Amino acid sequence: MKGTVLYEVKDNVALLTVDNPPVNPLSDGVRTGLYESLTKAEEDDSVLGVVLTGNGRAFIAGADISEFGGNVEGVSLNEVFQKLEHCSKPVVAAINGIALGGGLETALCCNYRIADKSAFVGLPEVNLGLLPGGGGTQRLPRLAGPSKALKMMLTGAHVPAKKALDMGIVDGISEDVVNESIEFIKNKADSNEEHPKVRDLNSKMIEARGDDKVLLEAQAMASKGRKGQFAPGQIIKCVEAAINIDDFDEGLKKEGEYFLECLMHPQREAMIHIFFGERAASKISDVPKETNVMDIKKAGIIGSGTMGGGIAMCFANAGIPVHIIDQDEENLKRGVSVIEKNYDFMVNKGRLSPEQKDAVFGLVSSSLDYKDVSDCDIVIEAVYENLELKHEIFKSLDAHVKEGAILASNTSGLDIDSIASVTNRPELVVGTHFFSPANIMRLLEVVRGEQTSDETLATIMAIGKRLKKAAVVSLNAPGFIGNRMLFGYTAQANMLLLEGALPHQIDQALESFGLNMGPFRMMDLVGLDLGWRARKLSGKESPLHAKIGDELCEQDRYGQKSGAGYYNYSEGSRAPNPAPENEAVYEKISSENGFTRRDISDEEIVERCILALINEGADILSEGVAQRAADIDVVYINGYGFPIWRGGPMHHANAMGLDKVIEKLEKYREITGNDVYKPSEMLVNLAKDGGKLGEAPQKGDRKEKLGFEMSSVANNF
Ligand code: 3H9
Repeated sequence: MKGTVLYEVKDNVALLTVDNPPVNPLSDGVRTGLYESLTKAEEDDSVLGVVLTGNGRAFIAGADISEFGGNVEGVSLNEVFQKLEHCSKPVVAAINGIALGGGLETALCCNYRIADKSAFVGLPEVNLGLLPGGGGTQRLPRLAGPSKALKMMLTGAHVPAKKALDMGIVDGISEDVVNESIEFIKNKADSNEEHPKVRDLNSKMIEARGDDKVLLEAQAMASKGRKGQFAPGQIIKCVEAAINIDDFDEGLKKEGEYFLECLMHPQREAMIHIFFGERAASKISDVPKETNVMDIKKAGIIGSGTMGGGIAMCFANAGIPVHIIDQDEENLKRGVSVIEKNYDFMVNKGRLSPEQKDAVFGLVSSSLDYKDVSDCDIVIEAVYENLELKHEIFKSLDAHVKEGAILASNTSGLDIDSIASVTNRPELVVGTHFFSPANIMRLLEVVRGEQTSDETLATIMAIGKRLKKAAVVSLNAPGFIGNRMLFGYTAQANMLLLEGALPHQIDQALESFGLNMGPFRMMDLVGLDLGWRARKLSGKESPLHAKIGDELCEQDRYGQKSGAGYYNYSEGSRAPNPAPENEAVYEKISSENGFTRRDISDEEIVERCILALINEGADILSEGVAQRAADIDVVYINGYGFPIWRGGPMHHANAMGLDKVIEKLEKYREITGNDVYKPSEMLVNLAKDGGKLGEAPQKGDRKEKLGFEMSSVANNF
């Protein structure tokens, strides 16, 4: 059994300490331990009360997520919670640290809750496609009121101790939470007071009855922030039951039914796959766990544009001083003022206090001189994609920055080995591909060069965690992971346009599938002209899929930046409006290239674009460019707007069944004659044995596929 509960009696108080490192989830051993310890405390006449706490940095991080979907052994959580809530001795939860999901639900079954001042609480089950199924949907609204409880459950937010006190979730805050809790429960046991149970607190439920406003607001919030997800609606139904059903146990029963529906839903499996996938991605199979991690005390950024500024904010937000260098004073001033404006915006929105802004913005410094980054432990170059320019910068950095410091490039597609080759420290050179806006997007693609050392990689993965990024390692291969897949996907979207579908139809079909933004809206956002100019410079004939984009550029339709692209845009607005004038262009280019435009179903649109992603992903995996299928899913969800509730393209393929994937690929290969749909060898081999996309077979490095001249994916639109 996993985990245990330590039992000791101190001063006539039973102290129960959950011990299941590192974050004390409620695994079978913990549940059994809690049940047995509570029984022991009840049977010991010398025990006056019970204090429940956790070992280490967590109180309890929730139910054991790895148990979902399998057979649950030992005492059930419900049995533990019943025992706790009806314990014959008063119980206080001494919330020493993280109390999430089932962890907060455990505390809500206690008579009292005292939190350490650094602790935080939350019900983040929604992020796993679940709802708080241990009574959280019934008890939290009774303490915090249905509106605040719904907000907490629908966002999954972590609430710090002070705010939890204001919301009525905890009764007090302490700097010595265990000892004070022992004193506290002794006094309570001595008094004649009745020990409160959250289940009996009905006033906030009765108050909310007959008024739909709270539930309607919650529905609006869910449909805006959690489009396509199943669990939010279930959470709202649970709270509706809490409000309207007098009998608490009946409400619990409803919660149990709705929880089971979430548990059985494919979204639950997909979202838990991503929870573990993000954690697995930070582990590099051939880098030993004990590899030294360098201490990063100061960071440098080269380039004060959108990317450089966003990356600087990531460091400052993590409390790491950061110095920005630009060669142009005006650019630098503008870049730093954009950073300040971003922080001011956060202050205006109430996300940051003015003092916090001063503290965090105070960590950002800037100058024009490379000497000023000489004492940095890491310097990240974030200038535009030009290999010669990057060579110059890395030569300078190598000369100026102290020995042993990491030199990283934010390139989205240039050859890291070539960049490393101009330095005398190739083992300290690595790619750190942030996504725009870097201070918001979670993905960090870490590009491993031929000579990048284990220590450099381990340090970058640790920094990724400090910056709260989902860091994924890619080999140094063209397009890395994400942009290589995006290339195949947008090419197919363009082929569909050439064959007869219209941009808004393609976008709508893929947005209904769950993507944040359809491919044509995205291409308009990035700009069609970059690829067009690159193709013109190359002197080669454009590939079929680029021909319509090229023609639009010839008409000065570059996308949002020129107010017109695949869509039209009103001045100052990013909202796409139909562009019927483009239809003549589509007709002309289609017919010039031998296509008779036809009606194309939404189903074909979605299948062809998503299959292109899957097939390319399987190649990336078979070449060892990504370590595992889940890494590709983490990249696509956090960097490219793939819906988390589908678990990423690789999980989606596994869920469809690989034999089905192959059948569909073959079908579209026949319809289109396009080899993009020739099933990847890896898919074919796995499907033969009923296998699934999982680990990469070997560490590989194939550079010829797209060629490193593909400096940026934008060049391919
Ligand atoms: C629930 O409670 C349902 C109930 O309502 C009712 C049911 C009836 N279980 O993230 P880290 C592992 S649903 C199992 O790197 P951090 C994690 O995989 C649950 N394992 O640390 C990792 O393992 P490894 C609701 C868990 O400091 C290690 O612990 N609760 C669990 O960056 C360290 O994790 C949640 O959703 C778990 N519950 O962040 C909270 N939690 O070392 C989920 C963690 O092998 N957890 N592990 O890779 C988190 O959000 C973060 O882990 C936490 C710590 C904030 C706690």
